[in-house]
Amino acid sequence: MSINWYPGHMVKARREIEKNLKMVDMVLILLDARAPFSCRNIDLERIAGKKRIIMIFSKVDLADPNDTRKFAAQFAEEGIPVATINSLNGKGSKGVLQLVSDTFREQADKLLARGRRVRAARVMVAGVPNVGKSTFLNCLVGKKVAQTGAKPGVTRGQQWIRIRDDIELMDTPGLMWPKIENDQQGMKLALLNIVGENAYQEYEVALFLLEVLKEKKPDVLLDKLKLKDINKPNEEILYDISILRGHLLKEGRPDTAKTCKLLLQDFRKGKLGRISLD
Ligand SMILES: Nc1nc2c(ncn2[C@@H]2O[C@H](COP(=O)(O)OP(=O)(O)O)[C@@H](O)[C@H]2O)c(=O)[nH]1
Ligand SMILES: [Mg+2]
Repeated sequence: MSINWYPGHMVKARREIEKNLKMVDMVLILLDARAPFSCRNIDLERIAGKKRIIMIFSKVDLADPNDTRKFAAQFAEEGIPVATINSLNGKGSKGVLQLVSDTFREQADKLLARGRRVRAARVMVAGVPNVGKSTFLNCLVGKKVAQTGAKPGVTRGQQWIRIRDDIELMDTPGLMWPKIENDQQGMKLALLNIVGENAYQEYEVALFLLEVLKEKKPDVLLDKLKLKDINKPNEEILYDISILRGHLLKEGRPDTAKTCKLLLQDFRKGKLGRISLD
């Protein structure tokens, strides 16, 4: 199965970002820590042009810590700095702010050398849908200013939120859609709830999740989901989970549709453990 996804507003959102980029010193690109490479949008990095880019691995609480270290090192090899954050409890926010001010220092020094006054660093937050942009903004601001979980809206007048004396955030995050290059990436993005739900079949994505678990975390299948035998096709494993969890239709047949929905929910909430996908 391949994922076909052509959301509307793409051109408009892109123009919006291009316009807003003119006003900032740097862009914080949020990537889901569980699959940062799959969330990456080369288009966004290209239109950011000469602006400094910092990658923020979001939802780090849901990712496998070993993979997170590995992924961050891979970005570092490309010369791209990475900070990680759990925006639900703010863990990592200090590191993020430190990285922003370190990154801006070079520019600030240049301003000083030219005898100009140093102003606060102006920062735009950007990323794909659902990656946690609004939650991240709220976390840094410390109160509810950006709407979370909402549909992408229309940008109103630009506002700057002062985080510290030396850092200002643009209140409207830049929304970009991921380019889906292959089926694997599409599946990961569906699993992470980044791709809209009408673009995929839950059944297919749940089977993909089972394949990931088999490969990376068989203990989740054996211990958490209490499966006895996982050396069988994923369709059969799914069937077994339905029965174990008591998801049955009126006629007594397994309600695999329900099982799929709940498996995806459990993964997204981190109930299956910290699992990375890239
Ligand atoms: N576990 C966890 N969930 C998060 C984190 N950041 C955001 N979320 C959740 O991810 C979902 C999407 O977040 P939102 O900020 O609306 O994403 P946006 O579309 O990029 O603005 C919401 O349900 C958030 O509660 C995080 O650091 N950890
Ligand atoms: Mg949002």
